[in-house]
Amino acid sequence: MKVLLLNPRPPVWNPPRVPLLGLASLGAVLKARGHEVEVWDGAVESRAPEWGQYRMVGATATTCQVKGAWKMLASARFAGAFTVIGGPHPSCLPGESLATGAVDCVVRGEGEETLVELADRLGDGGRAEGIAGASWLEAGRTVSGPDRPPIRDLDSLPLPAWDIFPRLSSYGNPQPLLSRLKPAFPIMTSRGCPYACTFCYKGVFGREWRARSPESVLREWEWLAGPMRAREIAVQDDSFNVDRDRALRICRLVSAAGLSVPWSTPNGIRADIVDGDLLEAMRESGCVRVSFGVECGDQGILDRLGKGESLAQMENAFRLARQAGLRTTGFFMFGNLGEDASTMQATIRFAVAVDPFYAQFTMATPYPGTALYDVVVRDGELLERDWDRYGHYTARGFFRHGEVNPDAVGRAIRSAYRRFYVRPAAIRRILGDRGALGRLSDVARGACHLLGRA
Ligand code: B12
Repeated sequence: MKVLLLNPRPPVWNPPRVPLLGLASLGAVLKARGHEVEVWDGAVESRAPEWGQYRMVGATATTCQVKGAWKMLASARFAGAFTVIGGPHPSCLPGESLATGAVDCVVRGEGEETLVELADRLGDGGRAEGIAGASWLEAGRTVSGPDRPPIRDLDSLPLPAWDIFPRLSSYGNPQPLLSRLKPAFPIMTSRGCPYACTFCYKGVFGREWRARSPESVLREWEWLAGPMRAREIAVQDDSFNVDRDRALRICRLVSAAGLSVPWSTPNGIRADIVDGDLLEAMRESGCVRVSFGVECGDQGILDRLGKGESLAQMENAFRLARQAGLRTTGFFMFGNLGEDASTMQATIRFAVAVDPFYAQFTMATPYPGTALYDVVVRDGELLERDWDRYGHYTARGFFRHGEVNPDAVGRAIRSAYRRFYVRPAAIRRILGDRGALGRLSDVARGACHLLGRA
């Protein structure tokens, strides 16, 4: 069967242009079953697909992409394709997508096994009804098959099908402000995360942490570094170093194999599990940049977020990473439950004190399916209901709850950027970083584009 996988263009703002591992993984399992698969990626394509040639069209969707996905799937369905949607947002709210009339089937959570079963059934003239992990409409009502158990043996998954992306050379680095190295391929060495951060959506991979063997990770790494000619590898696990010894073994295997491709952890690793030996081993195996999700500079709020980390552990992690020669990124968030002006000031002070090479300040966004969303809807006031706007870059907070004031949240972010970057140390760092000005001008262009559309 001929299948098209879609990454709808995100509205309003411009995230880094990266090839999606989710689509590459789905494409790989479909191809392994003999299906023909193509990708259309709104991040790099300008012309709409020719729907007529595909029997099945599947779109991925985060919250800010879901309306775009419905629009595209409506066209595909009109042209006769069977339409499917998956990814974080529809996994949480399958009925919402089905109610649009654009979607024949929602695949909830981890998609490889469900999509293959669906494609095989459709190929045999069957239907989606009854498939575990799927939801569909019956007489106008959403009906869901049972949840599909997580894939335990991740080593059994085929290598991502990067060959189905027609414009691989059009993608950039996942951290465009920090590196222009490309092609930069994402890799996931584990799925799931055992922690319970209130702002994080866990409905795709769940809280059970499942790891690939270091040997399987090495095989993919060698393939990326070799035939795929990766100039950077981005490890984007939710919790790369939950098992510290496994992470160390991956680094040692990569080093021993002599693979000198720079790599990074743009999604962040646990600050409470790092130590000098692990960070040194990361550096030796080619790691150049490491990120930590600090979120907040107030320990009370941090505890409420459920991260299970202390400010002292964060400070220590930044210090050790710097000592190991790694460039650090800190992610900071404003406007979580319980926050007021003083906790947001504490976050700005903490960011300046730990002084990562790069700091990103964003606002707490209540994505459906998170504990944050549930509390806001139950006890507060959700101010923004247009999913198109659920990227982080808006001028004003998304909700009112307790002391959280949406205007103060927006002001705190702007003030954080000023106070962090308009400092002699930060300016010296940017000026001393070869290529930074060029990358900054790219970003300034992006920001103008964004402000023009916001
Ligand atoms: C890398 C990453 C990015 C990259 C690439 C985006 C991407 N979609 O891959 C970039 C930097 C662009 C990015 C940006 C953003 N991200 Co981000 N990102 C991630 C991260 C860390 C890994 C994504 C990944 O590769 N996963 C591995 C693949 C294998 O999983 P997957 O994509 O989910 O696909 C599986 C299933 O969802 C399903 N599936 C997915 N699509 C489809 C389609 C079909 C047809 C089917 C059948 C199944 C299916 O099957 C796949 C295989 O099992 C995830 C966290 C996570 N654990 O996934 C957050 C995550 C996706 N990001 C998130 C958010 C909030 C954002 C941003 C809004 C802001 C931000 N924080 O930066 C933007 C939105 C950008 C956009 N275009 O929508 C949230 C999404 C929550 C939500 N409800 O929207 C997540 C889940 C983090 C979290 N836990 O809260 N992100």
